[in-house]
Amino acid sequence: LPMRVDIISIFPEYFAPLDVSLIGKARRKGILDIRVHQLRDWTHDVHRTVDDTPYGGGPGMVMKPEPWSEAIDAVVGDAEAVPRLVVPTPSGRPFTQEVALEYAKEPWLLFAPARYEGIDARVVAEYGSRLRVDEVGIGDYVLAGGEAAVLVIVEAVGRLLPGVLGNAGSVADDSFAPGAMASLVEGPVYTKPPVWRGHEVPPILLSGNHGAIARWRRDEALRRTAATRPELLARLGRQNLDKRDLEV
Ligand code: 6GU
Repeated sequence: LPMRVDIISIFPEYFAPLDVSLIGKARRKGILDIRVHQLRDWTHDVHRTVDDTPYGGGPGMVMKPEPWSEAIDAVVGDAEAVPRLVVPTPSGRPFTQEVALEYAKEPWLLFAPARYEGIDARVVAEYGSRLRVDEVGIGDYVLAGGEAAVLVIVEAVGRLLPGVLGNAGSVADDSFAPGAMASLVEGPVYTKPPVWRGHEVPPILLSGNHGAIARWRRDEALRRTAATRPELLARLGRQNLDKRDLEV
């Protein structure tokens, strides 16, 4: 059975990239069943209004609860199963590789990306008692809306589904992957030609010594993590470091 993904948004056209490349192919192969819905289809006024002024005053507009609840109720239907509801917001729990791996086990995800200043908080309160609701953010910056975050999350989760990546091994070697790569970013990669504009490929990669290559790659990952993400290295537990790591 494919993983089902529903997305409710006032910009359904924003999700055209989900027809492309890895995710597009996963859809065509029947691994992912992605359905995009127009939130305004659940409004009842001629202007198809989805927003209103914030109680208490302040800048911007807030998304009204009624279109969201009607849309979510219609998508969820009266099926036996219920989706996990993902509400992208910069104030949410950080979306990490760990969360991506967790979502990849779910049979059904429903995304509710907001525009303006966000959705009336009573929507999360209401559905929190009916299904699992996650408010998640993708980084410490502010986007104009949750749509780009949904693209990011669907791509991170989609590539983890069985049959999506050509090489099954590549998921285990990912930056941030649990296990040996826990809290490390990946080091540099090379392909042919062996010398390009005077730059040589590190000779160890041409040595055929797979043990030495694995050790070199781990050293490079440690070096790069120290340079670009020192806070990740600091968090690396002793259990994630071997004796040779400490010499790097
Ligand atoms: Cl999920 N939404 C918006 N609007 N901004 C963000 C974000 C999400 N994550 C980081 N910034």
